[in-house]
Amino acid sequence: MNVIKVTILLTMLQSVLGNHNFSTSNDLVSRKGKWLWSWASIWGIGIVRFQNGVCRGSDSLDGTCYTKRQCSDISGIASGSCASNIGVCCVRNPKDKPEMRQKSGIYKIACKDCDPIYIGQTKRSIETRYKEHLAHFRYGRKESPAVAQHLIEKGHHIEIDSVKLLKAVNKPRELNGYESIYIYKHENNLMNREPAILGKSVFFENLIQRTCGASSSYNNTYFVNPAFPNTMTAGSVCAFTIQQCNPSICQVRIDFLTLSLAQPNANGSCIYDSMNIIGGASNIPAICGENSGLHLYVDFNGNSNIRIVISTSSDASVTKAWKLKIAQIACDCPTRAPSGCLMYYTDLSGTVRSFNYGTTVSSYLLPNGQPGTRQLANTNYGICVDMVAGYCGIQWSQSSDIYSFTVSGGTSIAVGQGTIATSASFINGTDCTTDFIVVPNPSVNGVPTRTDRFCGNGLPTLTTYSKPFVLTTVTNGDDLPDSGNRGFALSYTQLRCTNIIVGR
Ligand SMILES: [Ca+2]
Ligand SMILES: [Ca+2]
Repeated sequence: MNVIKVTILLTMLQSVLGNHNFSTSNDLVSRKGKWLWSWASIWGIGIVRFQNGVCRGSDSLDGTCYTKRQCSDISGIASGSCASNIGVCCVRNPKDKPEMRQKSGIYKIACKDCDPIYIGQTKRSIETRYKEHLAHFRYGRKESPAVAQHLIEKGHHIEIDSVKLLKAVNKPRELNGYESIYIYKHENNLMNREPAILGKSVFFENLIQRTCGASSSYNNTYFVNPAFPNTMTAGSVCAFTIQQCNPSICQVRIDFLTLSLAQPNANGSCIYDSMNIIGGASNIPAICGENSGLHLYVDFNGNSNIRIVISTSSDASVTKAWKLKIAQIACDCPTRAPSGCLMYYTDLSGTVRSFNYGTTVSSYLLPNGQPGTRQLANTNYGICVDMVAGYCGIQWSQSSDIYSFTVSGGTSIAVGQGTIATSASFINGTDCTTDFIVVPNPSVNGVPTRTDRFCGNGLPTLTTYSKPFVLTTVTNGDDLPDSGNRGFALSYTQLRCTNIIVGR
């Protein structure tokens, strides 16, 4: 309601009497206000009234127009003036405690126009950090945090009462951990662009670590062996169930941070220890041996759960350990792996490995007395590389290890003859019938190979411009008459588009 006529005399009265409630809205006319009214009437001056309306503070925060005393009484912050300089723009939520905003720690900012919130951390006061967010917003800084980007892109807004301290944290080393926890708790309702901060903190990881018999519908859960980080030797069946976070989830990525199980037998079968992933939309081979650092993707089959079942033998001479990170991927997520890609890489260059590839020979012997294989039997899967913009081709080559392509035939024989990793051990085409890789339409030194199937104990450097970039690997059900195979570790390098005009 309305306003106000102000006199200099009344202003003087205010200063003398300590800003009593002489300037209020109707409902705030107190006994003191009436007392002032009386004196004001006696002195023949006008009365001051104004509405407690929304005002814009000097720091551009929205607030409420109060008297200075009122603002102080509610522990507000006077930020500029209002009501013809009689009131102050009080920029705090009366329910909030301003001292909370002076603390460092984890905070959330709620959008006034939509549901998502922002979770952040600061070593300074959250009020200072809040003002920085506003500055990012006002100046439209390109690299500004997600909250400013959200406001810019959506045209939404925030106010000081949008900010809440979630956890006071005085030790900077604890900030990441606590921030991860709160992101985790609100992960389905965030404007944060990079909830990938999850899992960066050991402190946080321990909170969402699960072991045998557990299930989880949370993103970024860790499935570990019961004694982890200690190894185990016991024979057991340990299962973990992955439930969709929500219906928008289509896929999981399982990172083998640690996956150390017994080697397959000499023929490549996981008869001692075995990891089986079931319930997804694709068949995943049984996995065993040493696979730390690898990963795989599995699509959900509708809303059915995906189960990871790790069976271990009781052979006490074999230690086992696993720590798997399970990330859930939304159907429209850019990082989702294409269908048919069990492994998926996105760098310009890198190394891909077949399961259980290693630098040592298998300790198991074939019936013919020759060393067995490290290759896993009965596999047929794609290893894909995301084609980077401006890159049109890909090159596949052996890594520095001379055993880095030993997929069929007698590896130890090739070593003895000095032909391993040389053209004498290159085999391709219809001669590859058991274990091999497929690279579509490649050339070697500019000459088309006229075949896409390769095996043996050596691989020429292959260049292909076929899209998408995929290498398929196939193994049959045993490994005789091969011996001493280790699988492959191949380097890949994406090739820039030059004179070739090829669409993605
Ligand atoms: Ca083989
Ligand atoms: Ca085989």
